[in-house]
Amino acid sequence: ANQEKNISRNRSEVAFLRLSQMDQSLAKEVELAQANLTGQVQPAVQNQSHIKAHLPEPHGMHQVLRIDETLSPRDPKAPGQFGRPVIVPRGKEKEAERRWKEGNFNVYLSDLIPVDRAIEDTRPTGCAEQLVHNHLPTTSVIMCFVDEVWSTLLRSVHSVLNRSPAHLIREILLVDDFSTKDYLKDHLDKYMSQFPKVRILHLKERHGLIRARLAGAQHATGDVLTFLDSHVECNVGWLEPLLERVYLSRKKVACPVIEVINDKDMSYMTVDNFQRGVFVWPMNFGWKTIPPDVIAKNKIKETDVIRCPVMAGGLFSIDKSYFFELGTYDPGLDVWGGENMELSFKVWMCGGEIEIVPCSRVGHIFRNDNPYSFPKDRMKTVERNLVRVAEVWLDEYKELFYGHGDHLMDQGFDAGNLTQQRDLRRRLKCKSFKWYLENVFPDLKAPIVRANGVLINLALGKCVSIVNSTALLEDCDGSSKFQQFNYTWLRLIKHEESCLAPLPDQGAPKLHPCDIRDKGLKWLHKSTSLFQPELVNHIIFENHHPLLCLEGNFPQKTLKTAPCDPKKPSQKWNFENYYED
Ligand code: UD2
Ligand code: MN
Repeated sequence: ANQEKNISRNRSEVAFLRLSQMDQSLAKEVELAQANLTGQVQPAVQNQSHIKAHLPEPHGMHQVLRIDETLSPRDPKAPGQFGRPVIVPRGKEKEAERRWKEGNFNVYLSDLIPVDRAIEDTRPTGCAEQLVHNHLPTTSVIMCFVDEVWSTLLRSVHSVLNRSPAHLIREILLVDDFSTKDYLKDHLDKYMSQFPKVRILHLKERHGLIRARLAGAQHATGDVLTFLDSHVECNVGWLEPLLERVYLSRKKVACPVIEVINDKDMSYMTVDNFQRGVFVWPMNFGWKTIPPDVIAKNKIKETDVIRCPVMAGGLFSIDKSYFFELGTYDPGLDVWGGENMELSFKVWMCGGEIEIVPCSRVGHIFRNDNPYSFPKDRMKTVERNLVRVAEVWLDEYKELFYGHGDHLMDQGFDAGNLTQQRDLRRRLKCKSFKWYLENVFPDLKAPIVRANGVLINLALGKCVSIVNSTALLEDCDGSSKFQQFNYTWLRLIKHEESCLAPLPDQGAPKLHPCDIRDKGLKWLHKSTSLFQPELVNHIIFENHHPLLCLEGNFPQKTLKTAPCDPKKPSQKWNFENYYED
């Protein structure tokens, strides 16, 4: 295991090297652009004319504008001002507790805090002085919501209006995903009518987050789509660095650093730098810090853009035409979850990049539970979405996905029709998942099998060998191809292209054609789905009552399946190598 760690560490360094090289070439690009400057640093605000976004002509550069009320908020004494924590007033605890479930955060406090409160400028030093091009593309900010808390939704919108250069905001599209709350149905349009840039789209039925975003995208008129959740606070200078990346290359998908609006006291909290968006099996999103030695070795600065294997999902800018070129999200994804994986794989494998831009920072209320209901079971919805993603994008590695959630494999999901998604992948000539692993996410542990090599009986010291398609016991010989097996994530014991199956009469197991759906071919071994530690080294045929186990006999040199017995050493086995953690 140690050795494996070293290998993956070395590999990840290679990846980061590539990353910093990439950014050096971009730095060159910026330098060149600066050299082309003829002294006229125009404030971009004056530039309202239509913008030819992607022409490589010399452009003026200007500093990120400081559009913010942070320095002089209207009421500096108001609760939560400057992002400070708020305490529920004495006597109001019960009310605060009662209102928690309206949004699964401290709704009572949210209502106390000004909708345009100031927050601290948490950007790393250097961000405020950074230059961006004059001719940045315009963006449509798309915020989908279902029954969002009023004050929180308003604060999200105000933070966009107050902290974005007006000329870059084509519109703010609020997509109401069939909310039931009266204030959203009746008052929102009236309130927002004071802001000409805000448009509201009331969906006529519940679309779910994913299809609601697509509805927003259909109506958007800006060059770039910027998606936000409906409980965020954009920090000063958040927008320009995102649009700058998209402007430099239309295939860059730019994400802000997502900071934390505390769900209990509503304080705005910054997060550690140098975080990449990653996932662990079975496709759970998370953040992972770049190791300090990698940062030091590559001289990565706090302001440097970080390339990420996957995005968190909620907040990002993407060129609109590129989003449609990629076929948007898979519209077969339901309600919530997995769409961030889908888009991330699609972007990387089909020629784009995903980046976190440290100079762009947006706060988000992280909640322990979704405050809205799912039309169907929540778990099943998310899992079905992930199955769609796995079936379209993971190639042979989808076995790792299924193997890490034991129940996923047995459920026999109806993931719906996938033809269109697979056709799309072919049409776009996207690369393989293997390419993605090697080039984008080399530090992901993705062994294609669970165990392999010889299969040795612990009591007898003899190995399974295939003779005329039948399994026998022989002296171990690691170089014999007749003794090589793969134990797969789908629980098959594979010998070359065939699979080991028990015989119903409990005689010697024989080779059969493999079929991942055939329960008659599946063996449990060292699996967490079997909660019997005393059977840990057994090789169990589960599809039988009572459970059957592989058993060796010596000196007869034969194998059979017999009722499992934790006390029988002749039923204990090890493969030569294991790859599970
Ligand atoms: C994260 C993402 C979220 C989304 C999700 C996975 C961040 C900060 N958030 O979960 O954007 O990618 O992972 O799918 O990265 N909504 C609807 N209709 C629905 C359900 C939700 O409009 O049926 C809205 C909801 O009001 C919210 C947004 O979609 O504004 C995201 O939902 P969430 O905040 O519950 O998701 P979150 O932050 O837990
Ligand atoms: Mn959210």
